[in-house]
Amino acid sequence: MFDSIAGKFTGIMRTLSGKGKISEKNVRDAVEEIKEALLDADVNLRVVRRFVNSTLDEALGEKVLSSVNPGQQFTKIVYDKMVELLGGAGNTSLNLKGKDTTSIILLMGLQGSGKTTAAHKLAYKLKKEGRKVMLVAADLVRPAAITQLQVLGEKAGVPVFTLPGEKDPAKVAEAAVSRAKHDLFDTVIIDTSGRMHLDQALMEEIQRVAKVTHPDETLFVADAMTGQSAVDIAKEFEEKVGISGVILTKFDSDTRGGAALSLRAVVGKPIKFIGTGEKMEDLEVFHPERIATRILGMGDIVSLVEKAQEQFDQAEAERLQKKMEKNTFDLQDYLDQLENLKKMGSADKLLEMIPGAKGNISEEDLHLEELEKEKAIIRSMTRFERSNYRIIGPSRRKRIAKGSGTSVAEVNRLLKKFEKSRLMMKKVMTNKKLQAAMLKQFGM
Ligand SMILES: Nc1nc2c(ncn2[C@@H]2O[C@H](COP(=O)(O)OP(=O)(O)O)[C@@H](O)[C@H]2O)c(=O)[nH]1
Ligand SMILES: [Mg+2]
Repeated sequence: MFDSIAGKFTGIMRTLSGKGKISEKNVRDAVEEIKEALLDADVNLRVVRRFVNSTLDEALGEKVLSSVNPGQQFTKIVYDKMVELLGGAGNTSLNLKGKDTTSIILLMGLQGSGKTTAAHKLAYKLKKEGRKVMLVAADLVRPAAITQLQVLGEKAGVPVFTLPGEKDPAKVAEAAVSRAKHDLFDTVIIDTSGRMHLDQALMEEIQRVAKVTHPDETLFVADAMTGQSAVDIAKEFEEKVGISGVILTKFDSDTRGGAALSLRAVVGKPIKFIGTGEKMEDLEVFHPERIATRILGMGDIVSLVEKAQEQFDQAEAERLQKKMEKNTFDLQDYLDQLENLKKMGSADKLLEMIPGAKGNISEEDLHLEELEKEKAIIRSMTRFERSNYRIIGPSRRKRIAKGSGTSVAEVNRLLKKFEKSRLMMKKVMTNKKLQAAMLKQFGM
């Protein structure tokens, strides 16, 4: 999703960010291009207008045109607007009660939107977070719906409540909730039936289920592939039943992104999760900032950082943390870090995630070769040298250069860089952008 719009935005942003000075006309042209890109992505017309007007207002303010770096200022404005459009920074988590009582989550949406799939993904996720979850099969319309949920529930290791023979979904839901309370389940996820199209019977059915279960979360499941119509349907559900949030499924599909970009603004309810595939694990918390970054071609630095974090095993991370705190981070640790970088995947993938890198930086620019050299240099050091870099004087440097097939100048450069890294680590130890900054320091 978003490939096409991201391509366009990246182009627009790049044109402006290179300029030392920008004129009012430059801003107007850029905003016009943004408008076209949004419309092409099937974003709701009113949403586009609002976005464009407020961007223009702010960008034409004196602040931008006369600022030191107008291109960057402009990018920042567009970024902020985009984050706002997608739901704003901050909390998109579920409003569930504590584990000493039972919280109810009701899923609803049209047929095929991904409710049943989302139900078991959510069950799996909440179970992993330590909740005791029960799934409820309240889709009694489609013949195979109950078995489908049972199969998925088993995969997720979550029990599925059914009431064989019962034809009324509200009765099933009601019975499920009292069973859940009795058996001390803290979370109940109710999967309901959909219809091919919006219809009155469906709305009434959902209303009745909601009435007897008092859900803490009423999540509307929207199929991203249906674009604008997902927005209209969400609106209808909001009016008739009331929704607390949206799960946007099939985010992995090749759609233009109009639904994602319009839902929040039109319906006024946050997108809480996105479905990114058919598997149980393919449910992610929706982060407006990250999506905005991706669309604007700023690269998803947060994802990069998280990916880096995943690659460390926890123990290793803690060990390094301690070392940095005590400032005993040594060349051996640096070498370990360099090796870790490799585990993070292909350079190509990394480039995609570094702000502005795509198209601007080649793999060569990543200094992969240099990193290889650095590894060779450290490997030519003795253990003692690796943990006591200060003792590496001229003759040791000569030996190390020879041993690693590099030059003394290159050894010098590495040591200098390492010393700088240590200094910086000390400074950023308390900063949460630590990982990102470190990566940068390490030649990324
Ligand atoms: N690629 C992809 N497919 C999905 C996603 N969510 C659901 N699906 C597929 O969409 C189809 C309909 O899903 P289902 O949960 O049965 O929809 P329901 O009728 O609303 O319960 C199934 O084939 C799912 O595998 C998603 O996030 N990504
Ligand atoms: Mg279903």
